[in-house]
Amino acid sequence: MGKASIIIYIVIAVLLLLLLSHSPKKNSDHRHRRLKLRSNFSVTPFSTHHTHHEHVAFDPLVADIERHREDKQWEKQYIEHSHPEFDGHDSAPGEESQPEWEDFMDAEDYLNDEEKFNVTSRLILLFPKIDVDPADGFVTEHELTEWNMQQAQKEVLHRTEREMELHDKNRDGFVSFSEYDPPSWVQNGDNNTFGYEMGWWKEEHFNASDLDGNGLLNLTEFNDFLHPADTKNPKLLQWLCKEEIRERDTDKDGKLNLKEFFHGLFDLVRNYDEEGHNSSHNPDSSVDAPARMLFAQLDKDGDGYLSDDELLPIIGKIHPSEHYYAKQQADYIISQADADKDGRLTLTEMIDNPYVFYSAIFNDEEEEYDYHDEFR
Ligand SMILES: *[C@@H]1O[C@H](CO)[C@@H](O)[C@H](O)[C@H]1NC(C)=O
Ligand SMILES: *[C@@H]1O[C@H](CO)[C@@H](O)[C@H](O)[C@H]1NC(C)=O
Ligand SMILES: *[C@@H]1O[C@H](CO)[C@@H](O)[C@H](O)[C@H]1NC(C)=O
Ligand SMILES: *[C@@H]1O[C@H](CO)[C@@H](O)[C@H](O)[C@H]1NC(C)=O
Ligand SMILES: *[C@@H]1O[C@H](CO)[C@@H](O)[C@H](O)[C@H]1NC(C)=O
Ligand SMILES: *[C@@H]1O[C@H](CO)[C@@H](O)[C@H](O)[C@H]1NC(C)=O
Ligand SMILES: [Ca+2]
Ligand SMILES: [Ca+2]
Repeated sequence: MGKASIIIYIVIAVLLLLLLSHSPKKNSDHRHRRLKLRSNFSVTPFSTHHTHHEHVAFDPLVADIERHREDKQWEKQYIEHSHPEFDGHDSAPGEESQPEWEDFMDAEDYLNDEEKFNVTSRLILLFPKIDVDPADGFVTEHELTEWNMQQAQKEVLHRTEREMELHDKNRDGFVSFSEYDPPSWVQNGDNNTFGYEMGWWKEEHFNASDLDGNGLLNLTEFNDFLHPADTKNPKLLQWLCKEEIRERDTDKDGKLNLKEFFHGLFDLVRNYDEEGHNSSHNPDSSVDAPARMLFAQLDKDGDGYLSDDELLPIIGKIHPSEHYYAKQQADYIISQADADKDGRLTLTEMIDNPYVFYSAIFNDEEEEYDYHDEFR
């Protein structure tokens, strides 16, 4: 009864722990899981690489419930923001005396009532809507990415509509530059947050978003203004490149040299490409070979500097778009639910792993909710 047996016990304990922590999801007991809506909502609708990206619910019905709830939170914040005279104690006019939390409870009870919200029949219903390209009984990564994109775009547009309501003071369906006030958290925020530094609120950004140049932003243009990484508007993409340079351009010559590129941007791009994670480089060391190669590729006119035009090919990697997140999410779901490892999902595989699809709202007593970390 010496050290040896103690060590064996420890080894067994460690192995058991490892086994437990890696046990496949589908073997765990569903009955202890509760579906839970996103519990928090933040007023920052801007998607850049600096902000936390919230992923959208897989099931449009869940997305609807979350949206409804978010709208209520938003209204509340809006009232507090635009009428600061009503502090937390007095309720603003038009506001229900009962807080929205009751509705939220109801929604979660609804989701957790198997009679009302039957996850299996939801998946049976949704499957043919996802399996469309082609409809062959398999959901591929591409189909799932497209599906996620559709859900995300609906969500983004909805938030833009809400923002628009806030800014379009004369209610003509357009936002003019003078109507647009940056939210208070930008005005009061410290200057290190991206908003100020990147000139997010400046007129140039506004003008670049104004596709038809009539001085007003309609819903599409305003949506692009808020989500420049997802735009197809070339003027706006150009602006984004210019901002990117402005932010990294330490010697203020309006272009990026190799050093500025390496220390500011290259790591963003490198981390974005999974396969680029290869070189174990020391961030303080001199510019490494992959960075030199990419720089040379991008530097089309070979003058040793990157201009905004030359940054255009990688702007989508600097600012991940909704498509990027949609694909991440699709890959994650497939990796979790693809039992026969053929890279695509059958309806059976989906039904056998329902909580992969509802994990955004899934909550478990002992397991912390950390699903989002996968995507950042
Ligand atoms: C919501 O977010 C705030 C800060 O953003 C945090 O203090 C609070 O604990 C969060 N609430 C929940 C339920 O996660
Ligand atoms: C859920 O739906 C499936 C398929 O529609 C059905 O077989 C099952 O009995 C339903 N479960 C409940 C609890 O209603
Ligand atoms: C941020 O910068 C602006 C203009 O450069 C300045 O007026 C303001 O005081 C600064 N705010 C803080 C919190 O440093
Ligand atoms: C934006 O466009 C307006 C005309 O629509 C012009 O007056 C203004 O100078 C432009 N601002 C910038 C920063 O380009
Ligand atoms: C907004 O204006 C642009 C440019 O004219 C146009 O392409 C787009 O369809 C308009 N969007 C809406 C919602 O009217
Ligand atoms: C990793 O780096 C080595 C040399 O540094 C290279 O030969 C290899 O192709 C790289 N692998 C990938 C996946 O990039
Ligand atoms: Ca298919
Ligand atoms: Ca499969």
